[in-house]
Amino acid sequence: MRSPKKPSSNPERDAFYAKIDGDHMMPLWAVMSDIITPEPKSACLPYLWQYGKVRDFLLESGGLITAKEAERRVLILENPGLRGMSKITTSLYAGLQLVLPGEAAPAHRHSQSALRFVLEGANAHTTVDGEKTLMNIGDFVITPPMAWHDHGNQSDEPMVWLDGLDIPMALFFDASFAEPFKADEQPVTRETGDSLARYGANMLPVDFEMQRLASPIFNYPYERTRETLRKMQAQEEWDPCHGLKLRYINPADGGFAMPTIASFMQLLPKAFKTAPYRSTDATIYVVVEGTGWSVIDGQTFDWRPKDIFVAPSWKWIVHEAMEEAVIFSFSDRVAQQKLGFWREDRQKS
Ligand code: GTQ
Repeated sequence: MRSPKKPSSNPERDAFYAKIDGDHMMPLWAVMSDIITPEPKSACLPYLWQYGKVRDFLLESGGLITAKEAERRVLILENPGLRGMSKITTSLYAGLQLVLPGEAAPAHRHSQSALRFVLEGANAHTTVDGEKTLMNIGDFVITPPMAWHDHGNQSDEPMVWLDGLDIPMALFFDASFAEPFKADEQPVTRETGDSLARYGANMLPVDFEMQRLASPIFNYPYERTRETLRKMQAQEEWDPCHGLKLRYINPADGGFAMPTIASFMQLLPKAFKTAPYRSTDATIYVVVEGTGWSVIDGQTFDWRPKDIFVAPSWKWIVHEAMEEAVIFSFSDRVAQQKLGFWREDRQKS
């Protein structure tokens, strides 16, 4: 591809630039090749957080501050190329949240969408819009925009999950709103499991109308996802780039579960090596089962269960599973698709 060249400067041009500068104007030709690039150019870097290491820090933070005082006791995973910005990719935020036995993270709501992917613990809960759901390892739980939510842990083990939010997108659009609920916990008005029963059985209430952009299901239990992968695995329809890859959907319209964040679960059989793949949606991966490695932009990252790694936009990625592996991932793909930006590329073999 032709690489556009910047017109050179000369004293006459520089004097002109200085003259218009005072009126807050800039010549496009001096910056055009930086802002309209032939391919994505990102400060985001590939990186992997070993769960065994970050878990120690997270538990240590449990002795420093309560969930109530912190509002959310979370250690943000900051992309090494984007430090100080609370970003794991250019458009997404991720953090590890700890809720200790007996604790509650007070109810609030905000315009940002959130997903939780459970890494450790059993039967802690989150309440979303009046329904309490119990969270277990591998469950994918969502909080739609402006839905009241509070978290609690009435089990006797610490609960840890990965939070994924579209915080950088809300900031980009200057569209952030947030408010606390009047009490620490919101009232529970529906039975646990109500939304999964209503919307997760390939049926919809007869006069169902979409009331919001997110899925009406807010906990996608791992048990069900895993069983689906197990059944499909028998057919051995491996995609060269993805193994067997599913996306989490809104059952009411077949779209992604959340308006801004796309989420996926994939299975790689033992010894499977994927063909090189790249796409414009920088992606956060969470290993659920198995061990292996991924090569991202030429760098190798060994992974094991609960490790979290990130692949930037448009960098080649290859996964290789040493043992059968199950990997959760999320990205801004749904937002990019709606806006007409999304692209993917498979290396021809
Ligand atoms: O659990 O509501 O990691 O509001 C960041 C902001 C979690 C939450 C985060 C939040 C939450």
